[in-house]
Amino acid sequence: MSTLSELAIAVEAGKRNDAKALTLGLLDDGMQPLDIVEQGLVPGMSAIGEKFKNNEVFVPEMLIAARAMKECMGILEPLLAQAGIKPKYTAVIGTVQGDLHDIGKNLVAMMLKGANFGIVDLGTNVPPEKFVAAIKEHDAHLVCLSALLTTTMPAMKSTVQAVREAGLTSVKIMVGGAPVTQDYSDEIGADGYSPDAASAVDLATKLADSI
Ligand code: B1M
Repeated sequence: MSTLSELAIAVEAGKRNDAKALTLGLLDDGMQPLDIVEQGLVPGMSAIGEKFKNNEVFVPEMLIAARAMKECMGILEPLLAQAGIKPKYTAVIGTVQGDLHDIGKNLVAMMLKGANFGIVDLGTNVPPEKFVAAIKEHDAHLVCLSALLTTTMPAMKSTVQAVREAGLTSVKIMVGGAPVTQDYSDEIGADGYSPDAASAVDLATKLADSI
């Protein structure tokens, strides 16, 4: 019989075939898909996220764990959709205009997905108006802006301004990326900054819960 803790361990270790077999086993045992996500997959991703935050593992281990989670979600998502179950919160994410770096942004997106956020990933080099349009279209709770260049940090500021000017008062804006700091986040009027992908999940949850 498969167990949720075995599944969490398989995801954390990035053992995708084991994770998929355990997911199927749990479904066969009659477990609800949402319980498998919340009590098996999410704890596995949280565990690897904590280790990443503490520099105990690095980007490749995170990517391998995220791939295992993604493949399990491929099995579960159709069942969740059939049952009408949607993620509680939706986040729009992208790298700001002029910036093509996406490795960190993708990690943040994967971790948020792992925490059961609905993710609308706009990719890189995203102009402010595209963020605004996506927030409106998806009725997003959060918008997540990433920048890796000092020269694209002003685009982060323009995006915050565009979101505020569009009157999207209930959406929370979080920022991150290597050159970004808490001081910069405060200066441009974002709602929060986080230094890495694991803390981004904590911040996103806190911000979304505060809406
Ligand atoms: Co570029 N690059 N790059 N680069 N690149 C840097 C960032 C740089 C520091 C290298 C250097 O000079 N030492 C430098 C920036 C200097 C500066 O502005 N201070 C630089 C430069 C100058 C450039 C070009 C201008 C080079 C050139 O063409 N002359 C050019 C710019 C292109 C453009 O964007 N318009 C360029 C291009 C590229 C590549 C395309 C070759 C490639 C990007 C590939 C890709 O992303 N698909 C690339 C890479 C790989 C890097 C380095 C080597 C690695 C960046 C990375 O992925 N880190 C980088 C030097 C370095 O860091 N050693 C460098 C790993 C990633 C996991 O970390 O993105 O910081 P990071 O994400 C972290 C956190 O920051 C945080 O969580 C992540 C996980 O913990 N985080 C968030 C990120 N976003 C977040 C959002 C959040 C919260 C947390 O909330 C919303």
